[in-house]
Amino acid sequence: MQEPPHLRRLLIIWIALSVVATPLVVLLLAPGLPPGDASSEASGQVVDNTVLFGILTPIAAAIVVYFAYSLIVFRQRGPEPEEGVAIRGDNRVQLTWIVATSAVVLFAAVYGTIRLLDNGSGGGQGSSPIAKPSGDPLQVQVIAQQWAWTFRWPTFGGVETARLELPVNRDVELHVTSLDAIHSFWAHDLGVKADANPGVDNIAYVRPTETGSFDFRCAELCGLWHGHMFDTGQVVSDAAFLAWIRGQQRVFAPATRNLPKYKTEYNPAPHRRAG
Ligand SMILES: [Cu+2]
Repeated sequence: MQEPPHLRRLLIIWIALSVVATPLVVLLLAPGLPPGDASSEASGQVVDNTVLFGILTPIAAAIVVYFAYSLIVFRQRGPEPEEGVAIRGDNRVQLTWIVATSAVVLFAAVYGTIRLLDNGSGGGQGSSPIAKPSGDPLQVQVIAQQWAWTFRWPTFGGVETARLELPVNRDVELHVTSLDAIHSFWAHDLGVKADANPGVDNIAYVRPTETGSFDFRCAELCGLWHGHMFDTGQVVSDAAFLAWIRGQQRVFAPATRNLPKYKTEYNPAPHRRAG
């Protein structure tokens, strides 16, 4: 009995499914996924995820089509068949596989590198970041400790605040550090995530593009009340931000006088205890 043209059938079903599914995923599903568009880093992550979804949808479709086709067409009917002939060394299959996988991986590597170099994409880059936005960003030190966040503002007299407010449409340079255990600063709405390690100045960039509130939390299990390390910050207009930070400078002036001098990292308690 003549075998039907399985490969051609598979190709036709796969192409048809990909042509329908890929635009649906890229245009409808991917743009609505987190983290949204509250900062240029968050929007950038949505764009990157959309690009990856565009590549992944035909690959996923190929797996689903082949799986379904095998279940239906190659199902065992009747008595147990003999073992099939081993297929090795088919040049066309090998070449297709190598070219297709190399193209996808190389594209992802080049695209990812270009996107990362733009602004760090919201990730912590350590003390000497290579991916910086241009211009003069606003510096904010994010200080983690068990179990609270505080924020220090070197360009506003080194005041330390319990709340986080950021001006809209301005690049912000976050200096994330810790006074004790290992924490992680995760402002998911803004697409920012950076480890907060004692003795480390971990720099991450963010540019909020919408006014409104955003949530942030600790993303590294840091002890008993780890779950308590969450709060809500605000993105406000430039004028509102200046009014707020100047108010904080006045309110916290007595405390600021007694704070250690602003540094990019502090000598945490375990370090001191260890001598
Ligand atoms: Cu923590």
